[in-house]
Amino acid sequence: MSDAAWWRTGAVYQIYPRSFQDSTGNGIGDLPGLRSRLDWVEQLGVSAVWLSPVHPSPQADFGYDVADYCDVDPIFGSLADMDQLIHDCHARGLKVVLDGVFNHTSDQHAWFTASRADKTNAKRDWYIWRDTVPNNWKSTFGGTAWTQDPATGSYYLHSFLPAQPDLNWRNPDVVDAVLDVLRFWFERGVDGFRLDVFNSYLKHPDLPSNPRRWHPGALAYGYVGQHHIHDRDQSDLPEVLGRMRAVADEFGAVLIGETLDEKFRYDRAADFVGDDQLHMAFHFALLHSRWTAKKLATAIRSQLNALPKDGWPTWVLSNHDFQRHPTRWGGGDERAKAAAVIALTLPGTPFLYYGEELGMVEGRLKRADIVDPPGIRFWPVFKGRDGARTPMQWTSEGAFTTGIPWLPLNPDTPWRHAEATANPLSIVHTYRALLALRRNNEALRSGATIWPDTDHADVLSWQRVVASERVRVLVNTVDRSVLVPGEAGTQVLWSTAAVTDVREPLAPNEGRVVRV
Ligand code: TEU
Repeated sequence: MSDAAWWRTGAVYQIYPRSFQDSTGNGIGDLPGLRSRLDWVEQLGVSAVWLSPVHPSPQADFGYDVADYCDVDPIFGSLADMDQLIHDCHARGLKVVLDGVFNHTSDQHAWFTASRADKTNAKRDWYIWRDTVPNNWKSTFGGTAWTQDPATGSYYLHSFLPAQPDLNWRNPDVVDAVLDVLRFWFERGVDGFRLDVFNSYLKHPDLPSNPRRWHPGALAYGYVGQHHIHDRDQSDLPEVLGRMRAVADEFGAVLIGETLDEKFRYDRAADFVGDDQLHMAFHFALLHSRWTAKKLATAIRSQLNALPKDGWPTWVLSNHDFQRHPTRWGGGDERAKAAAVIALTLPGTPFLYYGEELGMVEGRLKRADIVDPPGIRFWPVFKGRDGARTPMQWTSEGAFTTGIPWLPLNPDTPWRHAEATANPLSIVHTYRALLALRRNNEALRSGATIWPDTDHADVLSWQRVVASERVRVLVNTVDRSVLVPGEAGTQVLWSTAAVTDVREPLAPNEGRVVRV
């Protein structure tokens, strides 16, 4: 397998650095801490780590408000720590993907400080200013997307918090500046970027109001009460992505896009992948699916069908923005393992979220623990994203920090932690085994997909096929055992229920991979 294709054959492990490992005792994870935990990541068998943002930031949106793209926030360490991390990852055969938050900056970024100062400065047009509110656009985090700035009395656009002003991607200098940021990190050895809400970069040049859309939640949360045809997904976006791709290609780096889409369909993400756009884009239909064989199959197929020929699928069960899947889907550890079988055996690249290999559940936080801005604003209707960001559970006592963690540890830490892996049925074994299987099994890595492979109402099944081998995957989505008609196979390659006889019915919530 050529190195250039690591992003197709391997899996990516998302780390939320604040919550992975603290080395200073201040209760916040950092880069030296993260580095000290690379054994765990390497032993899991992933090919890359993706770090949520670590750049200097006032942390209004926990790093998704960047004040300097080319440095590291002191709470996480230094640029030298980042160089060391890149070096250590590479020495272990791990690639490093950073989070590129380029739709907006922090209001503390030097670009914005200059831009807001007066109407005639050179950076004025780097952001989107109007003397009066020009349209009905809403912020994703609630309220209007326009805030008046006292310095000049004009309004600036922010798709997220007022502390996250949107860059003006229609200004060629902004595009050049972002391309320079990409080069800065690629030259330091970074292997790729995850691009935060890339489909919002460009807005309609005339900033027209979005058409209204009826939605029951629109009164409380205006964002869902509009068709977002003018504030994102503009038809000239592919040109901009093409320029980013050209820079990535110079360095053999990879670009993975995240779309903003409140409809939870995400098909549009597929429009922006291909040889001259992004390598991959998240398609969150699987994450947002209900746990039934029918709904899951529909979600999976919606991505496979939407992708162009030169596209490549991505599979995400959990990330830092949504409730962790064992809580969302229920069904305990057995279902968490079955979900892993789905993400790790479909054609495409799995993106794992730290702690999912332990079956970490959503943290149940009290009102007083909530720090995520939308959680504070919309509690208790929306409790925010902190529950998905609780500290990694390393030992029975946590071992994330010697101090007070910035978010409380989950109460199940005494029995759910990285040292409690002796039991062969523990979740991490399914992750390790399937990741190893992918590495060594050509059918799983690159095989064509035959889908579906059963019409059983409770079971998902597909085959992965190359000339030399055929592998069948079966996922029982229900809490009772099921006998599925069709080829039983000749050998069980992995069973989440430790079944070894191919003729055995599927155990409740079992995921099974067999050679046929
Ligand atoms: O998320 C974009 C996005 O779609 C979320 O804002 C989503 O609407 C929300 O989490 C639903 O609860 C990206 C980042 O992943 C997120 O962490 C940032 O807060 C956001 O962009 C702004 O940078």
